Amino acid sequence: MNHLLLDALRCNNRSRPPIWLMRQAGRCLPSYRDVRAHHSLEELFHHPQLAAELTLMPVQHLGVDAAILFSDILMVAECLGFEVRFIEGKGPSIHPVLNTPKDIELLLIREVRSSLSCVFETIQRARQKLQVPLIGFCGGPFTIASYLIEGGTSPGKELAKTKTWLFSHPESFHLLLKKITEVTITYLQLQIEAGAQVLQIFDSWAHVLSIPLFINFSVRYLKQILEALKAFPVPVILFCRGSSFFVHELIRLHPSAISFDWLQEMGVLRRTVPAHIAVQGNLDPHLLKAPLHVIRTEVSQLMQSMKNEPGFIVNLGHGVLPDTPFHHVKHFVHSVRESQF
Ligand code: 1CP
Repeated sequence: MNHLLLDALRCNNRSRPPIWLMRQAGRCLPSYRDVRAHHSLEELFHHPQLAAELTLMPVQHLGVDAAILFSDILMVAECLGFEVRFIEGKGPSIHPVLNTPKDIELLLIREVRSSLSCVFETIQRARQKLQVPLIGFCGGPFTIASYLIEGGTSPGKELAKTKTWLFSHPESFHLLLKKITEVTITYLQLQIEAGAQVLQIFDSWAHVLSIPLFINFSVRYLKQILEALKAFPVPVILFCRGSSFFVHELIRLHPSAISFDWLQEMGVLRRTVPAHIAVQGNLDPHLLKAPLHVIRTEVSQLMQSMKNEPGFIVNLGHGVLPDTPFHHVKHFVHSVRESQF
């Protein structure tokens, strides 16, 4: 059993740092594209046997030190009565569309265990075959709320409808966040029960908020999730776009680890974050499209700056980009595994 990730999350790793990549289970893998040629995304997310195979693929083909559940942050919307579809070349499409505060009042919470039983079965199946830890995950409540309000990816990625709602009807926005937080807590607890050994929260759209708005509309709910999970012996990694900007707010949440974007050097971030919180990241995803020797040099600089760090996890600052050549991703993982630490 490979314990590198769990050791690093306890800030107790005496060996080389573990490596895994956000969005490793898909996109860049040729074997994933073969499966996708025969199945829609909705089909895969609801098919535990195939989803478990896709969860294992990056471990088999890339040699990463952790697996991440093959699912999507938007699956949780099904527990609030939404239908989520993934349109080829366009992204997620969520129905019904929310238009007035009344629509939020009417949202009913469904039983999570039965609504998302496919996810829990995927976790159980994947665990039976894995020799590395399995990461379960969810979206941050603010990020999920923004997808529900926008009905999918926001046009121009500005979250115009979300922000207008937040300013015009803050009470209603908080009610939506409260409902999402309630289902998310149950969802994560059931992921742990099914066998998830680590959890990561993706607050992918947090960077559009000012610090006061981030505290009020994101941190407040992340805190509730983290507190509810304290009773379980499972480490939680907090990712948000804008993490280097929000670093002090994130530290105050006391997650097991903070996943950083590429805007600040990892060494500087390590000195800012208290030693008992691990740090994850933080190379620019575009680096993986550069020539192999450039990737190797950047990896070696990062590793040098984090030498003998017991709480460090190598990752990108955000997900692998869809058109990244597979052999570059492989070279990245190889460079980390082979580097002197
Ligand atoms: O590779 C993996 O890690 C597989 C599991 C996984 C994860 C962790 C998928 C499958 N989605 C996610 C998380 C996710 N989904 C996030 C948070 C991480 C991030 O910021 O990238 C977000 C924002 C989504 C929403 C989503 N899912 C979008 C919209 C993105 C946007 O710009 O608004 C899209 C297009 C998807 C589809 C999707 N989800 C997963 C896959 C393999 C796919 C197919 C297309 C793709 O690879 O993006």
